[in-house]
Amino acid sequence: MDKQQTILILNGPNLNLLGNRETEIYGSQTLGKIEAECRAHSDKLGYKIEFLQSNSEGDLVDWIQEAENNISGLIINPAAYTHTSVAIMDALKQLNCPIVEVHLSNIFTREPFRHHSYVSPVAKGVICGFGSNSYVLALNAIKKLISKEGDF
Ligand code: CA2
Repeated sequence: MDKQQTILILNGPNLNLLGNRETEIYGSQTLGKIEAECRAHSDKLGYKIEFLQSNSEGDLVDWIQEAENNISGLIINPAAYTHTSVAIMDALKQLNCPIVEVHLSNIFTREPFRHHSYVSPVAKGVICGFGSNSYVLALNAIKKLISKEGDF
């Protein structure tokens, strides 16, 4: 991986099911379609992406550990692990690149247990509620963070 150019996009449990169930909450795009959208947009921005999904917390922790020093930015939709995983939070703390947390749905308009995130305190920012466009917005944000454009 080329440190200057790679953005890692991680996706947590059940996001592989997108597109055929709970479309009123998560939209009708499959994860494959979201990946294609991210690839097209990152090409325009001039970055490579690595796009991964797992239902296992350990896989996500391993990928975060392996990414250290190899990526310029991380976008993560930890899915249900957002609300439970101290392990993912601890792994993310070790990264020295910008982290953006994304969610398809607006977690703050949903059940109270979704209002707390273990990931938000270690992320530069959170984008939620825009469906698959949350990922595109996150790519724009991370480009600015990597190139240190803007005031944030
Ligand atoms: O809105 C998001 O992106 C979430 O991270 C999605 C998670 C949820 O636990 C978070 O609170 C918010 C759930 C992803 C499960 O996706 C499914 C898709 C289709 C059918 C069943 C689950």
